[in-house]
Amino acid sequence: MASAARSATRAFLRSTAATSSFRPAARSARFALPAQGFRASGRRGYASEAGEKKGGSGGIFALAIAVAGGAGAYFYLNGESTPKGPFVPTKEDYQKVYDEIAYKLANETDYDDGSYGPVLVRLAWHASGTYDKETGTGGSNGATMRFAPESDHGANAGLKHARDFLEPVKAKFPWITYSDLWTLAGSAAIQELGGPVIPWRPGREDKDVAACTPDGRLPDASKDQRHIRTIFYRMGFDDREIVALSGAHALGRAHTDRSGYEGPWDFSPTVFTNEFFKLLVDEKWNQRKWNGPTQFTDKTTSTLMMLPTDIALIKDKEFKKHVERYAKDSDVFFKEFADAWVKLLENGVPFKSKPEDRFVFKTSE
Ligand code: HIF
Repeated sequence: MASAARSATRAFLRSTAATSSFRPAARSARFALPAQGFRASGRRGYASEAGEKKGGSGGIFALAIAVAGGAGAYFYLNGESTPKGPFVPTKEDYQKVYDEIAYKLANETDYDDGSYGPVLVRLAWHASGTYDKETGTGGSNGATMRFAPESDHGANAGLKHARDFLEPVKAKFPWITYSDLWTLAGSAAIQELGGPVIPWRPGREDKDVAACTPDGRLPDASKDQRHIRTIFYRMGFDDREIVALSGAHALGRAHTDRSGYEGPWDFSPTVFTNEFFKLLVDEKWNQRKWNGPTQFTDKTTSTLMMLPTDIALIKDKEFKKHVERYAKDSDVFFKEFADAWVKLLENGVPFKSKPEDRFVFKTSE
């Protein structure tokens, strides 16, 4: 079976190719889908495994759960209902969670451009991007976006789709914390959409509503490079890491009913590539004339978009040199993105494990 990403991308190309403004671009080599995306998506195919996976996972153990004071202490019961001690999940248990997310991504394609992957990436980033290194507050440890007011912060509009998508996974693997689940899901989505391997480790604990972060910690897309630096320096990132992370806007799209902006950044919004950087460098970006917030559109097709904060990456000399590096070399981008993404998701988490204990999950075939 063709992968979700590939078929979705084709559907996207088919539908956009039907518009007259798209035609010349769709034929030009520069706008062709990157080989990397196809290679990556070609690795996948689920049909034959589906039944097995669905039937098997989670069934090995009988009922699990006696909760001993607070989150995360689960006990397995054996057939005779004798407690066997605390359940300590292994890498294999987390791989099962990964596989379940990958399975759902491949099968639930009736959403946006055919994949929930991009919105899962955004969920993991918004759960993590509240981190403040001075106070040690915020970050992925806590999953406080489950609660209002954080769920209602303007920046988080639309992320309910991602949280709801993951609820059945949480129900199937109740021992995993939301904070681990959301970060694992964002990382799984990057791998499943053809991106780099993302080493990941568990250890986050869910917190209650009192730990919600104040509004305003996530970036405002209408602002310039000074704002980007203020937000990301607060989390402990440097200029190179900021640009590396920004490449994730190769995925997904903006929605008028969420942020007010509209459109995808590139022609393959369900495949992780360095297209975001290539388009920033190669295309001419004009301010879109429309009855909406200031955003930019490509001169060639007028079907793509960039946010003011995206354009700031080529207006600023320090940022631009990294944009050019990543546009030229996808491997360098993948490597530096993966490092920055791991840092984003681990900021502020009091791990007991060491960095070398991170898991590398097997991408689905
Ligand atoms: Fe985004 N981002 N982001 N972002 N973002 C949007 C969508 C996605 C910013 C603004 C927006 C990062 C940084 C910044 C993703 C991933 C990442 C949208 C559109 C806006 C406005 C939301 C909507 O309407 O649905 C700003 C100002 C950022 C700082 C410069 C990260 C680096 C690029 C950290 C990152 O990983 C993803 C994926 C999406 C697409 C979501 C979707 O639903 O398709």
